[in-house]
Amino acid sequence: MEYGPATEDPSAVRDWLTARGSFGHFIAGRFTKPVETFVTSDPSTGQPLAQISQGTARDVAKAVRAARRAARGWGAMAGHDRARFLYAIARTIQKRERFLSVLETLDNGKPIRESRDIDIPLVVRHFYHHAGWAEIAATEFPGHTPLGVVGQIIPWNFPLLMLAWKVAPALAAGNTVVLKPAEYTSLTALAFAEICAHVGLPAGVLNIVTGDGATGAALVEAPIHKIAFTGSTEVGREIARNLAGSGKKLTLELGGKSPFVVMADADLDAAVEGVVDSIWFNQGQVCCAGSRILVAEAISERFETLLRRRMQKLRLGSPLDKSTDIGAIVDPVQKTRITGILDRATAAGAELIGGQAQQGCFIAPGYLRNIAPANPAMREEIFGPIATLSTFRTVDEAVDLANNTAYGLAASVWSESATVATDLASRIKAGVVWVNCANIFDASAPFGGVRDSGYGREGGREGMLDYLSAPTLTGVKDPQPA
Ligand code: TXE
Repeated sequence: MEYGPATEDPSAVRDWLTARGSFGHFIAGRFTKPVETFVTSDPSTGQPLAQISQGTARDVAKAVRAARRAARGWGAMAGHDRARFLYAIARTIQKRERFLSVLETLDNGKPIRESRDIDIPLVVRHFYHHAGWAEIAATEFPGHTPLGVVGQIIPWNFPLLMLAWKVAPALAAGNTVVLKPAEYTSLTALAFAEICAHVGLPAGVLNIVTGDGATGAALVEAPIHKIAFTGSTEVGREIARNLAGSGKKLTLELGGKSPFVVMADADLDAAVEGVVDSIWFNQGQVCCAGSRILVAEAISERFETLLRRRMQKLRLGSPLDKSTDIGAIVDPVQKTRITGILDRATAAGAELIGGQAQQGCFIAPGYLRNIAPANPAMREEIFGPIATLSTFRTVDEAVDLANNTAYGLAASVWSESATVATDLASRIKAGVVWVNCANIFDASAPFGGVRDSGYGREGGREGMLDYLSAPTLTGVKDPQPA
């Protein structure tokens, strides 16, 4: 099958989309004929990009049947043969890095610098890394077996990267997949399907059914062996309730309200740059964004001056412009959600610095100061480019504030003392704590949360184990003497 053009010219990418017009689902190695469709648009301009199919329960059932048919052959294949497909996928994505970056930016609104330099290279790395796991899985996990058919539901903030985090380990472990991308951002998943067909991945090993929450709910109900979900805490809870007693395995990566703790001895310039990488990355639409900045009172004034100065230098604009730092929010619905939380936060007494809503899907970077612990913006995930800024006096107070959340996905601590930083890190309840850095990911490092941020890990050894069944023990009685 043909796959995307070798270009980073946005008009060529738009031509490619126009030529496709509307996309069906990818089931059993081919695209279905679109029946009921909805429009996906470029959030930075509001311009329609393509028609996407709205998946029904029947489409999901068809995809699950294809995945079940393919499961035996794929699961029984030697690990090094599965690895060859994963290497080929990685190489082909690499060949189309520029095209996929533009496509991601058009569909999602994220700055091209981020999709080109962060998202897509991490996608490639994820497939290479898991090709390695496919090669050694049989010796590393003796007696383990694939789960069978895995349903995967992903969000829109890192569309192709979230696909890679889920698809690569699932395939490496010998499972087959039915994946549902988020309704705002299905395009790179569909381009990925073309890549899988191009490299000759056996039909039914990867199936993609597009659509909204109802399509996701149908996948949860389908006869599959595991659901891997990344998205909102509310939907994650609903899925967990629906699966209770079903025997299906479930991993959840939900939201966060991650603390970003700046101690009095921190390198303040570096910490300010850390904030840029943390809450002003991807318009703040990041599950592990350092959305609660906690600063030692002794240095808080200096820190805030530096922070404000840096914030004013951030360039908001067209996501396709290579100098843009802040692109578009993914969809008007999300923008309204963000401004709604900001309105409630300021009504409750917080002061908003920057953070103004602009025309279209844009919101300027900002932060909330003078904010009480009970303010809704201290507890709810804003999922936009707005942090909260508060101060602490002692280490114990910093720890209490950091842990004063129902979530536990990530944290970032800043100090020039290794003792202070590691002591603080060990007392914060989170799946990952970064020291003097933020938002660092690697395919070999397991990522996931505790408490309301979910359970299960993605990446590395732990991530592989979440896609395998543990060996069943066969008890053999001592032979009795005759
Ligand atoms: O999430 P949803 P939304 C948080 C963030 C954001 C908020 C709402 O705070 O502002 O959630 O975003 C599918 N059964 N995160 O409404 O609805 C849906 O189609 C099965 C944090 O977009 O959870 C999409 O594919 N699936 C998060 C996916 O779930 C269902 C990233 C996520 O959408 C479903 C995204 C259902 N009943 C949002 N309903 C993170 N952890 O990074 C929806 N879906």
